Amino acid sequence: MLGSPQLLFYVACFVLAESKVANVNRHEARKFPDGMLLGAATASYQVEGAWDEDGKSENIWDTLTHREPCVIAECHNGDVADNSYHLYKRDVEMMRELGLDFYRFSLSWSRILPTSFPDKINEKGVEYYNNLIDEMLKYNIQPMVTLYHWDLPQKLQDMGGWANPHIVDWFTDYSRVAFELFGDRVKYWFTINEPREVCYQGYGSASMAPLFTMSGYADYICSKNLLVAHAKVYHMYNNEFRPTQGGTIGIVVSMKWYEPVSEEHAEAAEDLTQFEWGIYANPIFSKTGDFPQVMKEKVAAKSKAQGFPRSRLPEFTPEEIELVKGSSDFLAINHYTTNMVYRNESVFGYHASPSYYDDIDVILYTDSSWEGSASPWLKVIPWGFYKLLTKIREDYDNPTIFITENGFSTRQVLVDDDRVSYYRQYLDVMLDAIEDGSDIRVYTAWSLMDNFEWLQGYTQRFGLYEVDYESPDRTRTPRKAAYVYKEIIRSRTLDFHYEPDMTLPLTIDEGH
Ligand code: GBH
Repeated sequence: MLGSPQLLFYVACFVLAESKVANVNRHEARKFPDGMLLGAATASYQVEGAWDEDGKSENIWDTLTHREPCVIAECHNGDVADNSYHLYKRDVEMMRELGLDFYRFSLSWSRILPTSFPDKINEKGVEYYNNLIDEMLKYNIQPMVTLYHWDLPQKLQDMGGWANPHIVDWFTDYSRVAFELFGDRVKYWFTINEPREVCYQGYGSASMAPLFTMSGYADYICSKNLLVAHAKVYHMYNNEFRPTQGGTIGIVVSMKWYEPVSEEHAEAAEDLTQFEWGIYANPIFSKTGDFPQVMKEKVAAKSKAQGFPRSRLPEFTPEEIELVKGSSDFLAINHYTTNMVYRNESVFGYHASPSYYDDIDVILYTDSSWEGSASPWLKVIPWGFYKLLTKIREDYDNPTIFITENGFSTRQVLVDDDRVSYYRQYLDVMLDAIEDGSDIRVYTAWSLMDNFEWLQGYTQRFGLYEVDYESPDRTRTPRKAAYVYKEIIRSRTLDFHYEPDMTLPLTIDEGH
């Protein structure tokens, strides 16, 4: 049977056809759509340093890293970090070397408003951001600005932070100052970076400042307050600033792909998806608004069984549902990786109760066969990115998408072939999704350079440029991925075969 020449012929045809499909993507250079913007990102606490200079007050990362230095890998902190507060000209030079269309960075609230409130504006802090923005614009690099990337003023944390509903006013007041100061030149705004990491990791799982462990309560309260705060700022921009400044504004949501181990676990994967990022996407991007139905039902049922008088998931008022619905010009996504999901009897009693994961009743893991990075959580699964983009197109009526972060970690190394391979594979499937009809306008590499990787300190490196933390001037050196990304931007083409000559310096091209 196996020897049958006819069968062999069919097998051969099949193999040829399959390899042709794969080859189209792997071996032919692919063009990016016209108008697509390509850039790179960082965040204030991760790069600025100058933690107590020129009138800046303390934020929750200053407090955490000083009070409990060794909860951070190798007891690192962001006191100096990449020293970008003093080295912003070199940062812009790197953007020019790469030929970036834009640079996404965040503002330090406590640097601009040392009291946390707009009663006193710190001119020196404002001057730093003015210098950075003006230097970028001189070379036609668009600033994309995140208002909040995790460095809450400590005083606001002492008053409860995102668990205090007054955060809505505090965040709105701060954001108004930022629009007034920088909105004449900044046309792309992001309100909050990764609500899940702020709320679940900060208030639930003790993996981000302020390291709280009130999962199933404080994380949910934070989510509600954060969504209302975001929406208030969106409408304020819309009403008070957009008419004269003409920019665009939205929220940044971290989204993993959750793959069921088999078809019978599809519901578990969908439930998890709704808890993990539907909690932020559904209120803003769905037609109905509000928290996802499945989440409301599950938390209410668990709460009741546990003896609570009401659901641990707070409710939105009808007015709040309307306020939040549609409050983003685009969906900005940070995507890195994929998890496997299942639900069977072993889940019961698996998670502490009450808690966020106990409410979901699923178990997740990464497959041991998956290619890894320097971060245990980050596995290379480009097909997950493709499935995620497809789901978003289908579930939310093809929203405009900005990819605001995507990237890979290594240790200290200049020839970072793993990173190059990661970027190529993820860009490749992003182009597939665009061909399928996804409206993706922006792609952002995380990160421009190595930086303070939160609890991992400087042990996990995400930079296109390597930073030497031993040198007083924090010398930045382009990695192979920087050469490759530069060529992608220059040619507006993804070419798996391009090999840079790393003996040549990465220099600024004419017109940059
Ligand atoms: C982004 O978050 C952040 O916006 C950025 O500041 C950061 O530098 C970048 O990622 C790289 O990490 O260790 O198993 O508890 C991405 C989403 C979610 C990724 C939490 C790391 C930790 C998982 N992050 N995750 S674990």
